[in-house]
Amino acid sequence: MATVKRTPKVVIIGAGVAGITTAVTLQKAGFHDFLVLEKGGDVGGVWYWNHYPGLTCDVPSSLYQFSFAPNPDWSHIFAPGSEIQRYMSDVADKFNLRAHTRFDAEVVAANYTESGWHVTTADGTEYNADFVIAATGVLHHPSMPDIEGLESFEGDVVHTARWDDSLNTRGRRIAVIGTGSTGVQVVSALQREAARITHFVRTAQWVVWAPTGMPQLPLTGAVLRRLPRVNRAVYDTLLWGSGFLADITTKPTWRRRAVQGAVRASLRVQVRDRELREQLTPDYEPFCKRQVVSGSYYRAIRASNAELVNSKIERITPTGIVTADGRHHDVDLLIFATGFKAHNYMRPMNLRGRDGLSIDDAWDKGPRAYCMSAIPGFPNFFTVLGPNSPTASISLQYSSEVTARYIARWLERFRDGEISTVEVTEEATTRFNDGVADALGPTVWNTGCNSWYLTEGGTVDLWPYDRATLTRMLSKPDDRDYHLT
Ligand code: NA7
Repeated sequence: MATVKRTPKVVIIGAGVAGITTAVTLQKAGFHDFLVLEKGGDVGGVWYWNHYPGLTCDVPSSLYQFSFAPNPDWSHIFAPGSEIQRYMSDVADKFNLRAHTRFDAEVVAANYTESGWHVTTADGTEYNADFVIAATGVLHHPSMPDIEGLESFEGDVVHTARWDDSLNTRGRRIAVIGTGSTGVQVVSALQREAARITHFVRTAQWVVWAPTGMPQLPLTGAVLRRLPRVNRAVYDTLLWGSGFLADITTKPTWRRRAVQGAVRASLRVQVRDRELREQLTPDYEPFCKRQVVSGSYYRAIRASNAELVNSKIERITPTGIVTADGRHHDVDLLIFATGFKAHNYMRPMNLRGRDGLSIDDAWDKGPRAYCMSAIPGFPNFFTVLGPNSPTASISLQYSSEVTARYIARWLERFRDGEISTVEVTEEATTRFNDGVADALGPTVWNTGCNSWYLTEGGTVDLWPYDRATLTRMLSKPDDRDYHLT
């Protein structure tokens, strides 16, 4: 019998790390009829939206890159955000992704019908597709707390994820609210030039020392450019070495305790002032929250123009912030480093699968997917870096690539006429999620802290296994876990 060959039409939502990886992986697998719909004005995702002072990646750049686009020329061991954004843009050019991308195209709806997917962007344009792949990211929707009196504030107000480059920061009295990676980076970057900087810390964070300001060693770029195999070996070694992070975070071993001991000791060594050290000491285990990495924060917060305030914020006045201890802190510039709504994924998009099932109904008890990528009730729809992705332990580029290759296996079968629709079963999804819930038990993320890893229901939205398990689980789809037509 002759096989029917057809070209799957694919819409990828988002042109950040996951979207770029997916697009390049599909190209490499021979699929070229894809369109990337991107809400922003350029590729990059978080690296497009974020450009606050001090922005750096908390993963070494030689690891935070695509395996298919190794870059030997990082300026720093931890490259600044603008450089990562440039790299993402260069990758988009190199793989001709711009021709496949619509920018300023926010997807507001995606509906599945008998005739496939119908995707609508904010300007009303409709696109049809056989498959939709949501690469919509985790740190995408800024979280802005509703603090009494905020609207009355007469100075400047900004959220770090929507930084206004025209803001003057020099010589001003600055308040930074939030002490995740972002708050720590902003305080470190602005302290020297500020008249005064006050860091409002609701929950202290462990800060792992790392050479975050250190340039890449001289000649490294030149040597690695000439020796691509060595460059590749460096990447592979770093990827392998990063397994240590998955090990200490997922298993309660002596190795975890040893690293946690080193983090505690690092605080004692760097901050000699007892009162400040007490303020900086969390009451939960290192690595429970997303670990903050900085080589400059403790120096900055010890400076004479800096102050750490951990008294609760009561309200905002036209000229500053009142804390629970009754103090009024005078402020000209109010910076919210208060993070993201990390579990929104595709929402608030109006996403509807089979029989009109909405994603809000499907996820009324919280986001869930099979192997991070397939959702019951949503045929021919996949997520890359979806629920339970390893955002705390394994390279995101690597995870995206493995997931995109997994999806490409379904596209191949569609192309070859073997299937028309693929939809994960409820049973497989439940089995997968039950396994994840069990495996999350002994992880460090489950040792009693509040973090953006937790969903509203209190479950940890992370990957509890190692990289080998991730690779194995996504190496080949198992037909028994899917409804196929
Ligand atoms: P995070 O890590 O979610 O940090 C947000 C911070 O903002 C955290 O310290 C929160 O305190 C604080 N926060 C949030 N709401 C409030 C209110 N209402 N009052 C006071 N403080 C508040 O976001 P980041 O942007 O720093 O980092 C996100 C990721 O980007 C990071 O993990 C890296 O992967 C890169 P809390 O701890 O909840 O008490």
